Amino acid sequence: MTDPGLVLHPRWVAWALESLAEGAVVEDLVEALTDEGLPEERARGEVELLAASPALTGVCMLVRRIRALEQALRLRLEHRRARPEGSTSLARGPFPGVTRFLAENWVPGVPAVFTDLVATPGWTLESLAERHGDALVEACVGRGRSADPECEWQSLRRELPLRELVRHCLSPETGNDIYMLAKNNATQRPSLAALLAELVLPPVLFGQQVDPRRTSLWIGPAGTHTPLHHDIDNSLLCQISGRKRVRLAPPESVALLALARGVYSRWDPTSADEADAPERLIEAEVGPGEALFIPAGWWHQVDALTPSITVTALGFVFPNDHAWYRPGALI
Ligand SMILES: O=C(O)CCC(=O)C(=O)O
Repeated sequence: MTDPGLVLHPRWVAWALESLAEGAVVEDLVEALTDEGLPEERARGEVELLAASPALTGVCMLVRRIRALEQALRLRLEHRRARPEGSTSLARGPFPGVTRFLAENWVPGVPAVFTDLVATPGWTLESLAERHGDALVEACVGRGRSADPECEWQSLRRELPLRELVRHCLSPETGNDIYMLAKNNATQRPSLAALLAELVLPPVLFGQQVDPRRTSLWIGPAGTHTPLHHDIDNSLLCQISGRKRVRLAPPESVALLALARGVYSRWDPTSADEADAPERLIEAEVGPGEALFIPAGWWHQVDALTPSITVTALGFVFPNDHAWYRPGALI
């Protein structure tokens, strides 16, 4: 780009077209290009050429369409924030029955904590070790040393007896190093079939039979961390033992969509300065016997405050398949 004898690099052309379409003025771009080492006269010539080009007309049309869609999302966000719970907390209380759940949560996509929905099958980490300690399970190990444990989960898979996993979970050392995740497919292991047979999910939501392919078991120590991401199905996060903190933001958060990387977010709310936060997050804590309904598309980050057993369930009796929903794959 700095060699005055060559045409502008395509990356700078794309940057200039996008900036112009988003409202930057020629002078700003000329200044930026001269700062990069392009002689001013040359920079002005290039920018004026682009400002008059039909390519810019096309880019402007797309930017206007994106802005129109963003306005629709912002309107939805404003309506959401006007709800009685406001924008910083979730409704929490007894399950209101299926009809109200459908009207107030499922259809409008509104998360809530239900305090009486899950019958914990009496599982504690100690009782799991005592009764099923020999069962071979899989967990991701060495997450703390990985730069991106969610992406690298395949290479972190280890088989170990459940007793050993529980020992790690109950040791005084906390952290994100070892975690049995949904991806470890514990519910489909013959070694845990007897344990899973004890699990009862609310039949009004999941029918009489728990579907192991749509149900996941998460077991880890205090300090496990699942980074900000969204699911493509509605989910019920059932806390069986221990406590977790969940931080959430709605799917129509335009600022978060811009930071999407697949189903994950490039924004890490834990390390970021609050003043620079692109979005306010709603915070909820779940304890034993409580269940958090997380509608598809809602961004959520999950941190274990204590050693924890969680079951997540997607196999609702209502249609629940939004596999097409992957906005982060489009960016
Ligand atoms: O409990 C966790 O660590 C993560 C659960 C979760 O994010 C999910 O099921 O989508």
